[in-house]
Amino acid sequence: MDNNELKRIRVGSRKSQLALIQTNIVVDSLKKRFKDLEFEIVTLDTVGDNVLDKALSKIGEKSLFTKELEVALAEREVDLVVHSLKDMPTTLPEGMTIGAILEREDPSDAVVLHPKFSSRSLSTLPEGSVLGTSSLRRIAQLRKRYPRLEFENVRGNLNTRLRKLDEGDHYAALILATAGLARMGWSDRINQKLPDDICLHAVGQGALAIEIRSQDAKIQKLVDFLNHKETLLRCVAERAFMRKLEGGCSVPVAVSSSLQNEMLTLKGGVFSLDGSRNIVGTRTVSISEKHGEKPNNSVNESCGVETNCASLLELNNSYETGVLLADDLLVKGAKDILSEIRQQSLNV
Ligand code: DPM
Repeated sequence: MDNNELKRIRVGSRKSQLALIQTNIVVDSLKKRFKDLEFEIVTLDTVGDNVLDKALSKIGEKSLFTKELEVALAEREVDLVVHSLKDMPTTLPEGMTIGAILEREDPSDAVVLHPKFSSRSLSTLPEGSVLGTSSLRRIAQLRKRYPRLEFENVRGNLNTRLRKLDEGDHYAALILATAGLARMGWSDRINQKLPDDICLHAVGQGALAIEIRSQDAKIQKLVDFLNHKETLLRCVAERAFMRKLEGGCSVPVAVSSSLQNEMLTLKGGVFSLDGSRNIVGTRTVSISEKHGEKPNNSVNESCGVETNCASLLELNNSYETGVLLADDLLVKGAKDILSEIRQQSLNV
């Protein structure tokens, strides 16, 4: 590597406004910390950006928002990529690692109402009102509680969606991630934040992640300071839960988590698409105590996360929390719901 290459770091990003805001958050911290390095943002389109006429769950690929960026990483066209963690599959492609997970924003989902309904809420919208979301996770959880409402796919980036809401007469409200709205500077559009007992959030929601080449010690060292330990351990547990259930963005698997006084609590659920069945459970595990013999941790054991900011014991315990909860739900019948959903998505 010549000197120039050492000084100039290329950062991959999707092109949407939200993706660029997120990438700039990371690049600004890197610039502040490494004043003698130069950073260049390289933008790419992904399948998820290009195919806008289908629900996410029907495109049928797992790495919708990440694949093209990972190819650029593998081919050394970029040195690191900034993603929303929730868009990253729980098994990364060969040779890729999550080098850092940043401090999480509010991971909740939020309701954004059409201006003409701004004094209402989900429970007081007129009968038959249409909620725009293409998340099966959101639909499956909300359908049961709000049987008077209809759900319809809405795709496109956040700007497009808000325009479809405000300028049209079709959608009464959108359900969006609080974190994405906040990063766009649109927190004042949030009419209602959905608590856990109404809507559990997606795995990794609200957290940004940096993907790097596994063997790239130099970049690993560069991004290590960005890690936020609490977020990281919670997200490892959430991702382990998802992976054990083999859920992707096409399956209604949802979570919430907390880490307090070394106790990690993970709540998770699997929901049938029509909202008629849900299997929910909770596990609390001490992250600092040894719980029997564990296999050696590897990159895969942490769902692609490699870091110095938490010990192997802590990472193992977090991972184990997710696996234990997934096993609880499988015993309670989550398997039937999951295989039914896979069958349904094959048929559409
Ligand atoms: C994934 C889902 C959605 C995104 C599915 C889900 C929402 C799709 C939709 C996996 N990725 O949440 O159940 O609403 O039609 C996405 C958003 C963010 C990252 C936007 C959002 C911003 C928040 C964050 C899309 N990915 O969910 O409103 O960084 O966590």
